[in-house]
Amino acid sequence: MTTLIKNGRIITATDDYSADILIEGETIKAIGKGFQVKAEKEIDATGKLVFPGGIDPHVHLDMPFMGTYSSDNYETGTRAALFGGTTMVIDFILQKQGNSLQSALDEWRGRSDGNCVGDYSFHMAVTDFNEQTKSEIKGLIEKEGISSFKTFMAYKGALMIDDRQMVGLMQEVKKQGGLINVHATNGDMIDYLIAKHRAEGKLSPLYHYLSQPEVTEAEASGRFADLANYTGCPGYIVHLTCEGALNAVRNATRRNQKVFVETCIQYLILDASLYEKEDGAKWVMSPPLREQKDQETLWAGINQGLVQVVATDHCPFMLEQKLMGKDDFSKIPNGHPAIENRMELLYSEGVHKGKISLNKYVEVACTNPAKIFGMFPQKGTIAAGSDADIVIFDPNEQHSLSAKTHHMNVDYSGYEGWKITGKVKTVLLRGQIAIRKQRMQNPERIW
Ligand code: DUC
Ligand code: ZN
Ligand code: ZN
Repeated sequence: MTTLIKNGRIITATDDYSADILIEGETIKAIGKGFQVKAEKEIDATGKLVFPGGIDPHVHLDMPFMGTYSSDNYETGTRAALFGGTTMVIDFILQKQGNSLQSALDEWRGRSDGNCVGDYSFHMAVTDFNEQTKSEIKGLIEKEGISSFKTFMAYKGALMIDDRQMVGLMQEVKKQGGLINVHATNGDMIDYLIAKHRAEGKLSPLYHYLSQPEVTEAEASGRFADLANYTGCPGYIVHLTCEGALNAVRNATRRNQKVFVETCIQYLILDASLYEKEDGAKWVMSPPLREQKDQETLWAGINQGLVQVVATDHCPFMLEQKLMGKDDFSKIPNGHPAIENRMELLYSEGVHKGKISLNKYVEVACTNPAKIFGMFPQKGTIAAGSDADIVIFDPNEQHSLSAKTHHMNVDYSGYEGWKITGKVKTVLLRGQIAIRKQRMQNPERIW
């Protein structure tokens, strides 16, 4: 199958030019002008932007968590991602404390394999580091292609590991050539504050926010950077939300250390005032939303190159699931739905409002995730030889976000009624049209 995308304005992390893209099979064959070929399919991209497929390296699909499962399964989640211009996601496998990493991998594959309509991969969350798990790291990297290991410094008693385990894991991951990523908040301090608020009868969603103050994230981010520096292990902080945490990373760079930083779209554009609303549970996620000054820090951090990735931490729960915590904030399943909204919101709030450039947009939403997680240049850019994962985007179309029209399997939107500029029109996944004019055209199961 050959496809020709004509007259689009191609944007990569470094370039901005008009040309035609010739696709053969799953890959980009050539980019240029005036091709003398009769392609089987032609797409006119006049007046449109042409981006590489988005990569969201932080999603939780069909995940057992806080006594329930996230409401998007692998099919609905990857389909919604495609509608929003994200062609690849990286999901998290959670080891059960006391069990092997392999058993967790088998369990997650049982839910995911054969069910995704977009490309996907995994991070492995190590929640119990011991001699057995240590012996599994090499095989996961070499045989399973999983080289990114997640750690939780919070969720005490369920997912959290202590510093002893963290250092041991970092040393092993460094030895085997992997990367450690981290949910960096101080679990002991959060645990104390949650218990204190509950004992005082402070049970509304606002106390979710007040149980995770900025210092819990700043302290843990600095500690993580220190341990990574000591062990020499490459580190990646997921969902960084605030000024204090980014300054901890900034300090680490002063000793010539590189720590990769991801933020998520919601931390750039939503703030903690939402927790005072009656339906504040909708925005209960960890870390919580922060303040205006933190949003400014994060936008600046992107432009300073301190924040390399904008992801989602997509972890949707239906309103009924959120109601599990109607009398107690600590029982509200933590998570925010955004897998479908990330690319359009980042364009509208970032590029359209003049906060980031078009190149930066592609860099943080597509290229850097591919580079950091070992997929570049096969993914994350538009170049001859790369996978033909392509988004054709109308930069001028205005539309509204709503649970009535989104494709995520969740019955509310964190952005209900938001009017935004810029819309995903056509999405190609490895050369095949997956989405066209917001209508699914025979989404193929590709795994
Ligand atoms: N935070 C969330 O809000 N949900 C899933 C896991 C996490 O760390
Ligand atoms: Zn997390
Ligand atoms: Zn997460």
